[in-house]
Amino acid sequence: MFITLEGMEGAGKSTLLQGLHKRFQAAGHAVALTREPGGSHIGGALRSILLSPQSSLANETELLLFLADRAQHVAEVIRPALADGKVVLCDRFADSTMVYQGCGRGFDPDLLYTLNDVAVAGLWPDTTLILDLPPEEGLRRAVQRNKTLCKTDDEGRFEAETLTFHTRIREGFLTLAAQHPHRCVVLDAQQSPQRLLDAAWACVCSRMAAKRC
Ligand code: T5A
Repeated sequence: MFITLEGMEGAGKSTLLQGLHKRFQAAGHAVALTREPGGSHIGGALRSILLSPQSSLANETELLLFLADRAQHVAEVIRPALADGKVVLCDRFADSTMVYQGCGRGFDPDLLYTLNDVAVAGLWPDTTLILDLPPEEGLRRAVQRNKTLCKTDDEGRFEAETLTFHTRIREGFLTLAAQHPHRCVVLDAQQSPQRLLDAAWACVCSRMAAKRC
């Protein structure tokens, strides 16, 4: 089963992913935990370029680097893990491109879908959990977390975008969820980490049960 987590900066994706990982392991599943950008061998270098505030990237360059990162990630990590029977938990995937490069940068959604489909080579998630919260709160959490981990200098390029940009991102994810109701589930990311984990776990368990039927 291929599960992706999406949402704006600071929504709590990484925190939730760790919790889901433990629950899947406790339930006896082999799990591959991964993320974008940066999930493959060459992905670390691409991640540094994409997230560094020092990178001055043309929008086209940014788009193509995210897609290159994804193509390699699918081929090298995700597809082999699924072939081994693992549950794949991925922090961001193709929907981030639809929303950030689409609603954020203004690329045409049909073009993005076509390019994404090349990058994923037909492999789309079974379930996507979209963590929703007001952009002010997400940014507050992300900026605080970056300060604590001293990440501001090397990974703060998107956090530095305007509130208007992040408001478009939130709306973009909600629109995408409405367009793909069979794949996407929106979760309230303002609830406590424990309650969010319980809600996400209930959701993936029911999806897995439905898939087995
Ligand atoms: N991007 C990515 C694109 O533009 N196009 C693409 O195709 C792709 C794949 C990636 C950036 O790249 C862009 C989008 C992004 O801007 P990233 O460094 O991977 O950037 O960062 P994000 O994915 O945005 O994730 P963050 O690490 O910023 O946030 P998370 O993972 O959502 O949040 P998390 O878990 O680190 O939590 C943040 C803080 O909040 C607390 C945590 O303890 C932490 O301090 N927290 C909570 N607080 C209260 N209640 C809760 N429920 C909480 N959950 C966590």
